[in-house]
Order: sequence, then C-alpha cells, then structure tokens
Amino acid sequence: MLKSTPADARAMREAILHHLTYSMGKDAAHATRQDWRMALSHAVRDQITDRWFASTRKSYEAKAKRVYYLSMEFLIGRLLEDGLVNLRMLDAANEALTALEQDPAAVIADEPDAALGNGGLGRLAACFLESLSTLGVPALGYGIRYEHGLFEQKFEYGRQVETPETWLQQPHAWEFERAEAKYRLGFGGSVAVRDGRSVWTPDEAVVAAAYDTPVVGWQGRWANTLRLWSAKPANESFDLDSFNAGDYIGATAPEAQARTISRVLYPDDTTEAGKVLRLKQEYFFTAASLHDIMRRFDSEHDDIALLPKKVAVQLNDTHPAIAGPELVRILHDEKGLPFDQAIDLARGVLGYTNHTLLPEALERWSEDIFHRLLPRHLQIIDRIDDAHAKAHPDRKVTIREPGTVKMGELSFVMAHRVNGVSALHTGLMKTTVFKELDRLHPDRIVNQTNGVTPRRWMLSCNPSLAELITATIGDGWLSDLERLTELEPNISDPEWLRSFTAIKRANKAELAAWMAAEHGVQVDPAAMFDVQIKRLHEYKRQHLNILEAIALWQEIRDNPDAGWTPRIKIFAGKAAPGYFFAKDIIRLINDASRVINDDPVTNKYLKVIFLPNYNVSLAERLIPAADLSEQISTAGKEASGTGNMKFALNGALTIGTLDGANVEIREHVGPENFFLFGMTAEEVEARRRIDGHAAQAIATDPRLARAIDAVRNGTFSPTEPGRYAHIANNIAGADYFLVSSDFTDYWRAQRAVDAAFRDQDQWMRMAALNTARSGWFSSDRTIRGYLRDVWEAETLV
Ligand code: 26Y
Repeated sequence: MLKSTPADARAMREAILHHLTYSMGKDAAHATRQDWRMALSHAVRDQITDRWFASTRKSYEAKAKRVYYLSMEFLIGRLLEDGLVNLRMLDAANEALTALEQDPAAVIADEPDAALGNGGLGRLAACFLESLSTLGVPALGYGIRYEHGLFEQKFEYGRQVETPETWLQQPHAWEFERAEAKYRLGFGGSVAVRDGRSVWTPDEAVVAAAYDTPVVGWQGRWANTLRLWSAKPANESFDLDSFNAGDYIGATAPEAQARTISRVLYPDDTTEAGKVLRLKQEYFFTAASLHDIMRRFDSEHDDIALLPKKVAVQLNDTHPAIAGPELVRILHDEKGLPFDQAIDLARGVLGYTNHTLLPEALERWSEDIFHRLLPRHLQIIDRIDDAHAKAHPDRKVTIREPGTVKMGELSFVMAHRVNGVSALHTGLMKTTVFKELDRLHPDRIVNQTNGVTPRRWMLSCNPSLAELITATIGDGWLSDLERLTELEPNISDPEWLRSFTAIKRANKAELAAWMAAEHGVQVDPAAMFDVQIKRLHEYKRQHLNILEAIALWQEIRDNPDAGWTPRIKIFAGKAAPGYFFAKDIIRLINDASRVINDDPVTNKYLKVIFLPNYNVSLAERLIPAADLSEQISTAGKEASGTGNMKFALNGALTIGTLDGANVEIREHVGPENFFLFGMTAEEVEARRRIDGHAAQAIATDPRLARAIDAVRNGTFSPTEPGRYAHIANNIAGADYFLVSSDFTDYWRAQRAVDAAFRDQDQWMRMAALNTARSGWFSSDRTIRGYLRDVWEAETLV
C-alpha cells in the first residue's frame, strides 16, 4: 500500500537535498539532524501546499459553506510523520534518508510535539481537523499560537516538577506567517450611545496576527487551514520617550504586555479559575476569528441573511462562548441590523459542544472582570438574557446571576445546536446541567459521540498492524473504518491470529526496549501491559488503580506460588500545577513503584512504572503495545474519553466502568470482550447518599482495608510515614469518587483479566475482535454526524 517505487525515493531524495541546500543553506557533510528534519519537512510541505491551494480554490469557486472550528486548544503533536503518512510518502522518505545515511526514525523524532492543548478536548480538535480534510469539507480551525504549550513534566524524588515548554524555539517548518491577516482588538474602555447606536471605545488595543498551518487529509485529496493567532502590540511597540530617558527595559513594556496574551497555554483543565488573562485570551482569539470569518463572508456574498447558509461556527466547549455576543455586536452595532435579527443570525451560525458536567470546570466569569474588559459585551449579554426571558416567560434559568456570567447557559442560548460527546453524557446533559434549557428547547441538544483519526491512531502509530489489515481486507478501511468488520472471519484462522499476536508482541518488545534505554526499567514483553494514560483527576481514579496494585502486591507476597499472571502497570499523565491532590497521587504511584519493583519476591509478577512527560508522541508509542486499557472513571464523570477508543482500535481489551463512550465501546466490541466493573451513574448517585459508604466497603473487604493501611502507615514513604495519610483518609472518608465502593468489583474484574490473559489464544481473539469492531469510533464518522445534524454543510471531494 505504502510501497514506494525507486522513482519516488529518488524524487524524495532530490527534494530533500534541494531544501538542504536552498532552504537550510547546508551541504550534506555539515548538516545536523535538525537540518535533515527541516529539509524533509520542506519537501513534504511543498507537496501539501499544492493540494492546499487547490482545495482553497475549490472552496471559493463553489462558494461553499465553511465550517469554522473555534478551540482554545489544538493538541496536534508532530506533523512530519502525519504528512508523510497521509501523502503515502513514508516509505519513499525512509528510503531516501537511509540512502543519505540518516536514521529516519531519529529524523522524525527530532520534531518537537506541538502541545497546544491539555488533553482530550485539544486532541479531539486535532483529530477533527484531520477528518475534515479527509472528507473534503471546506473548513478552518482557529486557535491561539501559544509561545509555550503544555508544561513539560519531570519527576524529582517522585514528585512532579513543571518546566516551560518551548516548541517555538526550534525551527518549525509548518506555518506561514500572514502579514496581511491582522486585526486590531480592543479591551476595556466605555460605551456611549451616539445617534441611537452603542459605540464601544476600548482603552487598550492589541493586534492578532495570523499564522497558518496546512492540515492534509488522507491521500492528500484535500487540505484545510489551522489558523493560529499571535498577539502583537497595536502601536509603536517601543516607547521612545522611556528609551531616551534611559529606561531601556521600560521602553519594551508595551510590547511585552501585548504579547502576554498568547504567551502560555493555561495548564488547568480541572477548576475554572476566573483569571483576567484567560478571559483576554478567549476574547482575543474568538474576536480575531470572527472578524476573519466575516471578512471572508463579505468578500464572497453581499446578502447578510445568507450568513447561516454559508457559515458554521463550532464552539469547542465554552472557551469561545464570547462568540455569541461578539457576533451580535458586529451585526447590530457595526452593521446596523435590528437586535433580534442579529441574535437569530448568530444563533443560526453557532453550535456548542459541551465536554464536561463537572460543576467546578464550568466557566463562570465575575461581572466585575467582564465589565472591566468587555463592557459592551456585558450589555449585550443582558439583552440576550432579556430576549430569552421574553420568549420564554416561564423560564427558570438565566445567563446572568448577580455578580456572574454563566458561559454554559450563554452558549446554549446562542447556539442552534448543543451537543454532548457520548450517548451517556448527552443523556446526562438533558437531566442535569441543561435540564431546564432542554425543556425550553427540546430539539437543541443532540449527541455526537467522539472519534479518533485512524490515520494517526493506527496507520502511523501501528504500521505493522495496519499492514496486516491491508493485506487481509485491502486499504479501504483507512477512509471507511467500519470495514474493519471484514477482519472478523479471519480471526478464527490460526495463522492469521498468529500474525496478529506476533505484531502485538513485537510492539510490546519495542516498547520494552525503549523503556529500558530511556528509563532504565526492565520488563518482560510476555507480561501483560496494563496501561492508564490520561490527565490526573480524582474522577479518573488513578488512585483506584494504584490501590489495586498495592493489594495485589500484598497478596502475591502472602502467596508467591499461586500462579500469578505477570503484569506491568504503566501510568503516564500530567497533573495541573495547582491540583495538589492529583500531584500527590503521582508521587504515591512513584513511591509505591519503587517499593514494589524492588521486592524480589513479587517483581516477577508485578511492576509499576510511571513514565514522565506524557504527550501525543508517548501515546503513539504506548497504545499499540497495550494489552489492557484502564478506563475506570467514576460513572457519570467522564464525558466520553477518546484514549479508550484508540486502545480498543489497536487491540487492547478494556477494563472499565459504564462511563462516557465506554458504554458504546462495550456495545460495539461485545460485552464478552470487555471487562466491566463498578457502579452505574445512577448507582453512584444513590451510593453517595449512604452515610459512611466508604467505611462500609472497607469493612467488607479486608484486602481493601489492608491496602489503605499501607498507604496510611508509610509503607511507601518510610522516611515520612504520614506523607499519604490524607489520601488514605480521603478514600476511607468522604470518598466522593467512590474508590472504596468500587474497589471490590474492580479487584474481581482484574482477576478475571488475569485468568483471561493466561489463555493467550483466547485473549488474542478477543483483542482482534476489539480491533475489528472499533471502526465506528473513527472521527470521520463523528464529523459526518456534525455535518448532518449541526453544520448542514457538504463535502467537496
Ligand atoms: C475552563 C478550564 C478550567 C478548562 C480547560 C480545559 C476546562 C476543561 C478543559 C478540558 C476539558 C477536556 O479535555 N475534556 C475532555 O474532552 C474530551 C473530548 O470530548 C472527552 O473525551 C473527555 O471525556 C473530557 O474530559
């Protein structure tokens, strides 16, 4: 499928050498790895650029409806391999680099991960962009060009230490600066009424400057743009008076202040902190994007009533929620449309995706901050709220509350469609946070279950499995993932299953070699690789996982010869810098891992490893090598999950609760190929109402009691025995996330996993069935759903 001809490899080699000379100014004898990486990137970029122009031209010619995906986060990772894979040039590049005496893997790994996102929401945006291009939808992603992406994580004595991420300090081949696309944006100031019109005069200004990155779809048939905004000073960036007075540092202050807006990604996806700078970031990128969208619309159409027919703007959570009032401001204040018509047009354009029901993560802004930064928008929000009240006199919900603006309610009221990201989550939206709004607008909420792109999450990260699949059913699955079901008849063919098994084993051996080389840990590739990789959150319950490991360790010590199934528990993930409980869970896992791994009695059967600095590239390494996928959130808390889909697709079995998209994964792969445990969302609610639920659970499970004791009494922190007492007390006390109450069933399910893994043939059949039945979880399917139910837009290829 990807086999290159000698001519392809030759052309690639020439293109690389051309760029080495003319873009990098180096000859082969003096080129560094970075030079080679840049030369190859430019060669690939040339190919993408031609297709990109062709796509843009087609969109203009068709005067097609465009989809705009507004997101504070795009967790895109590395782009070189992605481009090579989608253009089917990976083999040619490998051959060319080898002929040039370069190590292709090292050249590809030289690229820094673009980590412009925290986790699931940002990675989803990246998968969506790729699928929009694969499907040939005229679309743009809009976001912020953060100078510093998500912090890098190191461990010092087991503790998370954050250091700044600096991706832009390395040369970057993918973006084009657009000197012509600049917008001046205001903050603060006052509003006056002149000739019956509200006029906002801000007292602070900043310029948003566009940087474009092409995003190429499968087989290069289409490419869209990711447009990221960088903040620049609006006026003379340099205060000459200060400079002349000898204040050399003060002279640069205006520039520094303007640039602060796009300096750094907020690393917290847990608790909404209501910081002024964050609201500035939100308005900055949303307003710049809307001006850009309106400029494009005005250049193509002269009837403003066409707006909802030609423009779809999707809000990735409430972070760009200011789009509603800003669009109304543009249409009413600037273009002079009646207020009600402005609202209707804006609503026709906007869609809102909700990604969380956790009350502490729902954005609310203080009226005070809002008034200070966006005085006109606050007035508009009040009018939107009033208009909504007038239309629904019996309503029991408001956007404004004394002292606050509720961004979820604002987004809901201003969007024609509101969606959740899994069936369970969408159902819960209707019965919890948006119950009243759903009653008033019963057709507004729809479900769009998340998906992942199979190009990155199979073809690129698991090339051997991709090759087996293509050899078995052809390569149609890459653009129609549900065709993976055609694999099913082969699973009963022992030879085919042997190939499948050998691939999983080779992926595990590769990971084991990497862990030994990079982290000095020795693991047996024959052991079960049990993986939990995701942001640290109490609701995701990494502490349930480590508690089970501790109980297992204790049990193996009691009875070392009971025929245990060897297991490597692998963790990775970052905690928000201010989320101290989550950081303590990381430290506990690291401390416990030292004790457990050093235990000569048990370490043949159990090891625990926490890999530092989880990012997209590490996920690409781990997922193809996993046997067991840990998806163990407290039911009702994980909106969807997308890692869960990547694991199933790559032939890992899930141990999981009935939460988020786990529910749908289990339905698709079959309950017999999924290890279910734990309470349902309803049972969770009921359980919480029982006084002393944790104590009850502990009283009936001596294993749990003993594991909690070990955490409490300093078994893993002998120099500071009280270090984890608060974690033990939390689990044994209020235990809001029901670690104790779900422990016994989790333990049971884990032992069922052990038993199943001992029958490798049967296990691998189940693993292959997971792959064969995961096709529905392609982000292509998700995007088709949005096109149909939310955007009413078409594909052009
Ligand atoms: C406002 C601020 C505190 C904030 C910043 C980032 C709040 C939330 C976030 C990010 C949320 C996020 O990543 N949510 C995840 O979205 C995924 C894609 O839909 C889901 O699969 C996952 O369940 C959900 O936790």
